[in-house]
Amino acid sequence: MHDVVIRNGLVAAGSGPIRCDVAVAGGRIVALGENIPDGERVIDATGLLVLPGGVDSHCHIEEPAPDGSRSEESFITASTTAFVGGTTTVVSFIPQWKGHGVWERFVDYRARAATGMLDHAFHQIITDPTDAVMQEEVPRIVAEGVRSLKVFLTYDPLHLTDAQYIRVLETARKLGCLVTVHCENYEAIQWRTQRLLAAGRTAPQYHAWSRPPVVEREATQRAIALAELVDQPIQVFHVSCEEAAAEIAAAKARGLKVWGETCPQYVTLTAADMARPDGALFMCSPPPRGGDEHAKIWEMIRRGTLDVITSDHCAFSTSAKTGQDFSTIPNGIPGLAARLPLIFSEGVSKGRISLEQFCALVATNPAKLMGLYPRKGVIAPGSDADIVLWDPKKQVRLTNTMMQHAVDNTPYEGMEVTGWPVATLRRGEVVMQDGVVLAQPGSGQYLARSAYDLVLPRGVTADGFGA
Ligand code: DUC
Ligand code: ZN
Ligand code: ZN
Repeated sequence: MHDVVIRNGLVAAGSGPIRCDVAVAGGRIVALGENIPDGERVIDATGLLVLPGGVDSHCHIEEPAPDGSRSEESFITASTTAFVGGTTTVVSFIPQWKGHGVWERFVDYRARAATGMLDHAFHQIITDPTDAVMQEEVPRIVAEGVRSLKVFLTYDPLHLTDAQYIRVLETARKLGCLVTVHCENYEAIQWRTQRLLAAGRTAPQYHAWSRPPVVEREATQRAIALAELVDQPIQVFHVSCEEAAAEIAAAKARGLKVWGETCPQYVTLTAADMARPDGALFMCSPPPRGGDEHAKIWEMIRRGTLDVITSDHCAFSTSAKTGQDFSTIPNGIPGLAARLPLIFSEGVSKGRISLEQFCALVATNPAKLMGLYPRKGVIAPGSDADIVLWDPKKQVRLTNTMMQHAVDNTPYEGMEVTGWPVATLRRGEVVMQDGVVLAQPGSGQYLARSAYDLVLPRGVTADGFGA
């Protein structure tokens, strides 16, 4: 007897939408077909889409800082807001503090994540690639299932020099990890920021002035060039503008293993939002650009230059974002719950992308790039039964309360969307029904990742060196 049978829905299976039943047993999808016998629980999905649970491979959750503080979303509140928005799996970030190692942080962070309800994997941030870290500790955490290293080319005190970045690329190549990169030029932003502050231009809107597209384009070009030098696959995070996306397109055209990510904020928010009285609530990096950039980003999504859409969820309360000059306001916005509704509405409901493209962008491709596929990101026999029942017609006006996250603001307040998750199943368990989260804290599983082909080096460098 099956645990759950979902009937009468339009199922977004790997090969495209089909009308069929979905049978679940032991937390996995066991069959797609017609007239599957009743299970212990039968869910009627008439009028609904049956979609793979969202995989959000870029979320900042409960990241501890050296001073003992940590980002405001806990793994429990992150799980709640994720399930509300139809996301069932996240990849979040283990910090490294300069002057410290990574093993202790991995152990601590793994215990924190175990308190939540989401299935979860980790990126390891590298800010200080010393011999001990790269030769001893990173191999240890890779053996524990961490298969992606995250680096920043900007931010004090996170950014790496080119030499340090090359070292991370080289280590990742040896260990079989993906390298994910925040691409903005640190020195250029410093220069612009000092000029703006000296001129008394301190308001949130000057955040965008301090880091224009050329700053992102230059760092993206450099990140790709050095990855090509080392022959190491990379993913460029949160692409905000066509200029940076064009660098990725050129790299792909040359056959390099370079993937691009964008986020809902880059197709829904603009730099003008930061000029509002509550402008700080729209501040993230890279910043939202001019309104005409949205169509260009959609085009880069359609062409396959940008492979995944994540939230870059990084939640701060209004008080934490108020009262400072733009250079000290923490960067980041919450988006775990809003990601799928915004992309479905702006993408599928408005005819910019198909339902298959939507599922690929928010679930299948992030799962593939993170080495979680086919366990996650697809509705297919053998995969985990992470499923969202989606009402494609429901119109919703987004409010902060609806997001059910830990903070008192959402940059998407008041936006209208068409399409909304009605229920979320994680490994076959209904963890959200009509906005009510039902999962028990501590029920999320750690996803240890093993070596995966997608991030194997190509085995060629421009001149054969080291290949
Ligand atoms: N940008 C980042 O790089 N990280 C967190 C939030 C943000 O806006
Ligand atoms: Zn970033
Ligand atoms: Zn981020």
